[in-house]
Amino acid sequence: MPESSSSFSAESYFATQPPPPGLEHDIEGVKEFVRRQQEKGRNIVLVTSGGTTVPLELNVAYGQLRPSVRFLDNFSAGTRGATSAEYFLKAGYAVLFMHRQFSLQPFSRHYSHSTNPFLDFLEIEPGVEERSSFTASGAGSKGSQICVTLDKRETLLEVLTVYKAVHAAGTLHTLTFVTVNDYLWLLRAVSQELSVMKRKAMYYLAAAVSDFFLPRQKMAKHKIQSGKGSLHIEMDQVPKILKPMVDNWTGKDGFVVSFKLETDPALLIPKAETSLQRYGHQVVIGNDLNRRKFEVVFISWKDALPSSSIDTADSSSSFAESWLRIDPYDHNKEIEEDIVAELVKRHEMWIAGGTTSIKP
Ligand code: 9Z3
Repeated sequence: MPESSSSFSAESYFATQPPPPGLEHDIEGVKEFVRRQQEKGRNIVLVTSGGTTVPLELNVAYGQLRPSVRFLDNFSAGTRGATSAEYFLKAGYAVLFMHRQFSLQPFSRHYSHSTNPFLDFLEIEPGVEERSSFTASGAGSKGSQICVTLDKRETLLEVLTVYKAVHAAGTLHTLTFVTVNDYLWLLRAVSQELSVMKRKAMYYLAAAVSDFFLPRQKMAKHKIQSGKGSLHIEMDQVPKILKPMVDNWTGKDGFVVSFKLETDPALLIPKAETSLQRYGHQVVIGNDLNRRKFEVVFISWKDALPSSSIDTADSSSSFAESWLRIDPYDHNKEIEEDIVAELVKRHEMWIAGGTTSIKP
């Protein structure tokens, strides 16, 4: 049972909130993926990506829970997660990509409908027999060919080549969630499966997870009706799942990287340090909403790193602070490339027996 009306422990959360319908099936797929990667001796990274929704009302129809009419959402498009997943694959990792349905995915992200509408990259070449009588309305009917615009060909070929190679190697496995409830259940179950990898597993928690939710027991059974003036909803706090994740689900061996997002720059470092202190994992990556594409800060345990890679001068602190910055105007560079390179280095130290996380 909930400890109070607005606070759930992880345990009470899972005891009172129902699992998503496809969970068992999803986990069968994960089991099989982990087994195959273990055979090949690969490291595995779980990448979470995109935002979580919080439904405000239930919609049970034909015995099934269907999307509700209203929900809270957040801004995340899943750029960080999808981009990082590509760099992890490039670094030889197998990737479990757990993302919000319809958010960006590795490879296809380059051709998202809003930034790079893929139809604009294609041209129609009329078939031989119709070349003389080609019209826009008749195109595509007889023997027409589709080709890629000349100036986009090289980039597309590069993306497509890696995409096909990843598929052939079977190193990418995708899972989807929509609500914060789906996310929590899936995260717990996937982490438990991945724990068999011991230190060879990394957990890269880039999804933007809601801090508040509406327990099933408090949700309106149908669409909330208007007509009674303003709407008042009291939400409960989402349980802090990093603690059980680090201590129990991952078997204490995984290399866990969480993200801390703030809009007030003064809070970024203290909040990231508090998170590391509280949950005892390996790295918190702090990012300011408005600077996240070109600047992040790594907060970790000082005793886990060579002093050359630490930016902080405060010798009394047990935290190490190191900043990663790229040129904000260089559109050919993605900060995730450097984030992943740094994490791969640290994960190697961890696998080799590093002491990254001995805390209170
Ligand atoms: C992040 O901070 C991610 O880097 C972003 C990526 C969500 C900012 P985009 O999808 O954005 O590339 O546009 N993710 C974690 C945010 C979060 O929910 N963290 C929790 C917190 O801050 C803790 S795990 O309390």
